[in-house]
Amino acid sequence: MKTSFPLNSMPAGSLTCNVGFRSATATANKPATSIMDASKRYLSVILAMSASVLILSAWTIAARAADSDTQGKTVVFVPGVMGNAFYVSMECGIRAEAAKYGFKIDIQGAPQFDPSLQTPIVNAVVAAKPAGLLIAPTDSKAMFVPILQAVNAGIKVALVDTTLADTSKVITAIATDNTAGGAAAADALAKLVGEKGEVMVIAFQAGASTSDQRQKGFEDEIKKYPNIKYIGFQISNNDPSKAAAEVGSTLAAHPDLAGIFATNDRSAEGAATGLRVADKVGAVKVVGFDAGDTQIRQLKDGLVQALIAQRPYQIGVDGVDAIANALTGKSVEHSVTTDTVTITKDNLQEPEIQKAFYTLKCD
Ligand code: T6T
Repeated sequence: MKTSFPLNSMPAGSLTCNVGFRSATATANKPATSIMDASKRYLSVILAMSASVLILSAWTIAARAADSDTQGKTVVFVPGVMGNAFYVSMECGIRAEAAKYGFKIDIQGAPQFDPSLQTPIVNAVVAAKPAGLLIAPTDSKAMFVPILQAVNAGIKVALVDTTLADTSKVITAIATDNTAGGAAAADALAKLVGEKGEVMVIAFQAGASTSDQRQKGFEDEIKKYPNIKYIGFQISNNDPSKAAAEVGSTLAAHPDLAGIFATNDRSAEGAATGLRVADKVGAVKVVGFDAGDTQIRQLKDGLVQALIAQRPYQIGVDGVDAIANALTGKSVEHSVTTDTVTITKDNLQEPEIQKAFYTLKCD
């Protein structure tokens, strides 16, 4: 329905209205169109404002709903082993991110990196039925069944650091690209030994995905150096004194040993001790995974010559985000990998590099 008024019958500058997309507004000196434009602008402002109010309230309702899906909920973190700078750094990331969702964080772990010790801990967690579980499985096969029970109990399970041979049941697996990390160690060691001589691996645990992948990544990459002879690997079972003994016995059989890759901090500590005992510090080059206080000190003291540092804090953050997303019906990436940083005496003082140092105490 359209309504219009004869313009000349109205007193100057007194009348304004908007009816039927046609402005009947006229002032002595203002064309009708400008009034129309003004009212159009006014209408669009009103519309925009009400739309933003609507969006805002819809968002608030959604945020409150999401909030209620995480607020006060418990997420348990089961590291591979307690009191370890790598997992404590991860715990720092977990706690910082959990605060954003109002999660309660509980840490449960064993004193050794051992599936027979980790299994009863997982069983106890299942009985407590938390909303989420972040776990570093200490064996890619043996920990499948205990973790499956957590999944079947309705717990959102995210694997952090180590993984399972079958990850189809968990919401995500977040870890360092350990194969690439092993290759980075091979390139660093090859450079340190002048791309020639005999090299070996001290692997911290057969069956732990991280150790297996780092060893494989190293073995494939070292093949690219024709003058380097790979003499094989030893397993230290995460025990530095065992690693030290393995270096000693290898040196007895291979006095010209040029280099060692240790697949984690414990194996590197042991390798350094073995070289000290054999008086071969510096003569045999060591590349170790991880960057806790002991590793940094050994690098400064020349006991080891390069470190491959991971990003445990970020892995912790990503783990919590994945559980929060799963609890609030958002999509979760099934596999996430983080990179590594190679630390040497030359770049040790750089601030960016120092950010990769692990910690034993959260801020
Ligand atoms: O190297 C890390 C971790 O990635 C590995 O799975 C187990 O050992 C560490 O925690 C270092 O002790």
